[in-house]
Amino acid sequence: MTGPLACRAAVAALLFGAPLCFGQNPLDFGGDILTADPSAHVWPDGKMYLYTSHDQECQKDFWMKDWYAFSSDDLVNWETHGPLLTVDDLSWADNFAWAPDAAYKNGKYYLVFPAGTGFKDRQNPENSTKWMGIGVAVSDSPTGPFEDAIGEPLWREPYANDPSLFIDDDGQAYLYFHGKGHDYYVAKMADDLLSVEGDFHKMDMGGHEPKMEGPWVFKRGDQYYFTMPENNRVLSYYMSDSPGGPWEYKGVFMEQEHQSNNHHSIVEYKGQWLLFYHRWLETPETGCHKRQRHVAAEYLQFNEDGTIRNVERTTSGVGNFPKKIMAEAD
Ligand code: FUB
Repeated sequence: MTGPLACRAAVAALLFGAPLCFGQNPLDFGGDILTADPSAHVWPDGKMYLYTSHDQECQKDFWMKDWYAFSSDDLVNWETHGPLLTVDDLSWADNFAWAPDAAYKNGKYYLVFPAGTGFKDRQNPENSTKWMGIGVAVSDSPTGPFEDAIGEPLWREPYANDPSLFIDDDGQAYLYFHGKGHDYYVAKMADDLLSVEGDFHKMDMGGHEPKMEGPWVFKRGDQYYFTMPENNRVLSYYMSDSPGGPWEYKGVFMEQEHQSNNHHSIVEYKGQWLLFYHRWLETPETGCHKRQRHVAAEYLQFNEDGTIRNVERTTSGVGNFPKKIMAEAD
């Protein structure tokens, strides 16, 4: 059930005496907007921002056209911003406005986004013309509007999407992505975040390199974490003491739901670690009777040795934020 529908259900429950549900998953962005691929960041104004892709209702083959942001300071009430950028604003792409990421550096906000063109022929893949690359857009505001800052993708080969930008404590930015023949590569970014510095570097993943997309890197204490939808389904992770690896595989922390993709981000906010992700949920108000994607959130907990505890999907989500977590370890 989508956010507004959940609210209507709550009103009906009040009127007719049915049990009330105060669940916060999926997140209630107001309206009927369908969102996926949340990239979570906390900016200097102290608010949480989610940068998301935007599903068209019943869309064909992930043909997506624009990106949105949602901000909140309690993770329950969200303000909608957008579209921040659309493929119509790009000279080099006209489709596939997929999972974005964002960064704040030198007083500017950056939207790092995948986009592309062409057509994927699933029956006869040799006829496919689909291509995707990664662009960078800049704004003075976290909520845009964003402008394409380089007028072309960062590179044309390899085919790439699902960018994830991690800025280390020393200001060095690293770009991770899902790339044709280039999964588990990292690129150092120039100080202005508008170009790649040097070559792509293939990371040592300790011999475990399953199919992946949607990488995410974060730092907790001295430990770096590389998390991803392994086989595009379960969320799993590696740990390292450097953003370029070598990485040690640590396993799955969220199981798959349906035969469907997941995409996530992890961030600390007001003393709590949080996982944002999307779920494919029944959405009866849409016309195609297929599950649609909706953004959700859960608390993320760590064991004393820094490993991540398994996360279950819940309906309550982070509705009681900021929850007091009594013990970090069993
Ligand atoms: O939203 C389009 C694509 O689906 C994303 O880029 C992938 O990570 C998957 O979530």
